[in-house]
Amino acid sequence: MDNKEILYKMLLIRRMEQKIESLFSQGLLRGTTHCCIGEEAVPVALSVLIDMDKDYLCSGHRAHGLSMMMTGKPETLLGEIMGKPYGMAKGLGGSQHVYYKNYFTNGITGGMAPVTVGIAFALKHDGGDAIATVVFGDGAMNEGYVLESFNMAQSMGLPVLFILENNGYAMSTPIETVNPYTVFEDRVKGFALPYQRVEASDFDNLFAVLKDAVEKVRTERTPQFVEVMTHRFCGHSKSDKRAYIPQERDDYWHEHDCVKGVAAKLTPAEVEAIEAEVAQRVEEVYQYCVTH
Ligand SMILES: Cc1ncc(C[n+]2csc(CCOP(=O)(O)OP(=O)(O)O)c2C)c(N)n1
Ligand SMILES: [Mg+2]
Repeated sequence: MDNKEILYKMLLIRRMEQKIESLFSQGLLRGTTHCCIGEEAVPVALSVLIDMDKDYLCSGHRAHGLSMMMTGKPETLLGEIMGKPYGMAKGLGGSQHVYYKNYFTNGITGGMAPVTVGIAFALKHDGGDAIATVVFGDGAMNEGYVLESFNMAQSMGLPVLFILENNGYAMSTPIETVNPYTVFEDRVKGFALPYQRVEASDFDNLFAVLKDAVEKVRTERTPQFVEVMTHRFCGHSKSDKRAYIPQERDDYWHEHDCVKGVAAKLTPAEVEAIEAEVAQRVEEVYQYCVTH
């Protein structure tokens, strides 16, 4: 991916998420939703690192970005949230419960970790070089079945990549109030899992770390763990006003926004052209979904 493609994909996620938020606030969408504004980097990186024809990818509730990147068809995500038959889960799953080829999401916090380990077990026995990847949040790190998944993956030597998106909060609970750590290195190493940590702000670095982890799982057929430090600029879900997030944390991440980082590598005219292209695409998606 060149920087233009990376920016296009990041902005497509961000502007679609903003559109979804605005449709909710206008009362035009029902149910709930969990946007990933600020957390676009991992989905964009995985859009080319995961081979949807053989690999498996699982995620939790905050998966709009991954869903759009895996399908390449934002209509099927917005359509799903609108309950349309062409939605990713035929309009029956809503924002949190979608699938496409070998990609699956579920709203149970960390619930896909054991499922992914089971998939990795099957892949190991099938032979070949396909891998299973699961993306989850810091809140999931305190779920027993997630910790059991780490233990099983390591002790059985399974081809699974664990990606922890550490945004510092589980709903409104700050990580430091429920953990002895604000990063999970010691806990992960306690399971003897190979561990790398990276900040989402520097896309090239994030991409290099994830690529390395994917390649190791693919070739060595054993697990890897990547902790991605990130931040959400939106509420936990549609009605959250984010009163618990300190201004300094937002300020830091506005400075270290992954979108800004990539945009800075392009000329203002190039960024403007990509913004216009994305705005047109978002409008097309919206018009398709309201008319079909
Ligand atoms: C087993 C379970 N417990 C509680 C919830 C309610 N819940 C939904 S999201 C969430 C917080 C998850 O936080 P984290 O894993 O850090 O992901 P983030 O929302 O930050 O992306 C909780 C507790 C749930 N969905 N499933
Ligand atoms: Mg979190």
